[in-house]
Amino acid sequence: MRPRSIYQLITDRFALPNGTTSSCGTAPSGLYCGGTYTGIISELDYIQGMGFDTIWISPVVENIGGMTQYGEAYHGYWTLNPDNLNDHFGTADELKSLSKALHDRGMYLMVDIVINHVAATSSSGFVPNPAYGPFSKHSDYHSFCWVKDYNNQTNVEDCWLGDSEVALPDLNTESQHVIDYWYDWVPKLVSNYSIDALRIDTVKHVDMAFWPGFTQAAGVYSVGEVWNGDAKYVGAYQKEGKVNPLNYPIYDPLVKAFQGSDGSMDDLVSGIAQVKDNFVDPTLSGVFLNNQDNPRFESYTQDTSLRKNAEAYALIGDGIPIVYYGSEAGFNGGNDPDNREPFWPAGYKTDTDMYGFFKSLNAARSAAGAASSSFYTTQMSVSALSDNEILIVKGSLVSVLSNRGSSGSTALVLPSKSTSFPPSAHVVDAVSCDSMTTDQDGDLNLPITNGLPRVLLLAEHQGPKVCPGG
Ligand code: ABC
Ligand code: CA
Repeated sequence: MRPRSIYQLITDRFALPNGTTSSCGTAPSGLYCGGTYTGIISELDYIQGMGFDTIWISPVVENIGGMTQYGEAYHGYWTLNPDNLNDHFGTADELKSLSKALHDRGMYLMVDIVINHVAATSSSGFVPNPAYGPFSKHSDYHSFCWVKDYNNQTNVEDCWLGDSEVALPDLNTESQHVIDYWYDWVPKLVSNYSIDALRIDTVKHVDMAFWPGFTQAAGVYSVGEVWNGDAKYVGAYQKEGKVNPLNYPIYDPLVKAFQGSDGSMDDLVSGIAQVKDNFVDPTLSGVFLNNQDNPRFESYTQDTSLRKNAEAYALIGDGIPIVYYGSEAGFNGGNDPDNREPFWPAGYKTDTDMYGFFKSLNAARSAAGAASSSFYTTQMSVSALSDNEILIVKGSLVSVLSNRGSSGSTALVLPSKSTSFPPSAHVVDAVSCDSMTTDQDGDLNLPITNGLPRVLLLAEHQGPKVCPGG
């Protein structure tokens, strides 16, 4: 899985099936907007053309129907019956067709799954019923209480997420019935739809003992959401639970480092060090800047160079990159639901600057992987070059990220002892396609221009796809 590069989309928001229109307009909404599996199939060229070879789609199971204070279950996280599919997104055959269409082009399907809870519009008065399929008895649930104290693990695991508008009744994942059901369900889901990888929701809300057996039963790569900034806390789920984490510990330092030129590179460097110290294997984590739960980074700054530096991070270092749909199209929605824009008004344009940017970075990463078989498993080394620049060296990929912004420029020297570049070597920058040459010691004079990131490779490693004439 390590060489893969993931494009996260919201099924309801990414692509309409041919010949249909949406009632959603451009404004983010709490209603189903009409995106489907069939719609996604028709835009796979668009995704693959940017260099992504895996898509992460929304949860596929049946959700609660009707209207709530927060709208409808268009995002797929409000499970009703996990034995059925959410028919807003298409039929079982259409999901299989999506899987096949992906596999026919060498791409992977990653499906989001929710194990911790179901959903209901009642809370303390919730009465399980046959609509909940396998979970229709009181004994399938933890008794009602709200998750209130994130420092109290028992509260986090045994109480309910949500609120009185939409409650998320918490499954009793210590009960043998619930355990047996999920351990049996997951390999069936994986094989029915030929799923290649899973994204697991709310991992920290389920007892640790549940996870190793579950991920083993799943039998495919899984990456889980343990939303916490503490690398030690998150790392435990990889170690004991055998769930590879989404790299939440790096999320805050990353956003802060590139929000403006006063962001701290030292905090980012130390955040990365903590991940190295506490994850069993950071190269198996999922690295992201944006997702469906946080305001898009692009809502914090208009500066296109800051945006590029922040977006580049996931693609140049340890871990499997995850890019959230719309990052390439300048989307800048804030909090949920504003960060879940319908994509179709943007028009699947392949000639934009950001589309080309992701394409170049995916190509550079693949080229580095092709140059050395140990690229993906070799951990990066990281240092602050200045108050505004960080150097990230991962095998033959040498990157400098900057938070000077579009009006900032500087001149740096990258010493050969950090980059391992040989003397008088031709080096190419995947972002600008500038080429440069190291000096007789292998050191590189590197201008930072308009605050843009630099993603460097030896010219001999760049392969055909990184820059024209490469
Ligand atoms: C709905 C409405 C929203 C409304 C909300 C109350 O209800 O849409 O407008 O504000 C789904 C839907 C949501 C929906 C929710 C609830 O269900 O997508 O639209 O919101 O009905 C996962 C998914 C997420 C999904 C669910 C539920 C879970 O990714 O999309 O939401 O299946 C907690 C959970 C986390 C969960 C998240 C939404 O809530 O742990 O699994 N995400 C702290 C806590 C986190 C907490 C987070 C947000 O706040 O530690 O546990 O996440 O509440 C950092 C710290 C962090 C801290 C952050 C805020 O600050 O390091 O620890 O996180 O500095
Ligand atoms: Ca729970």
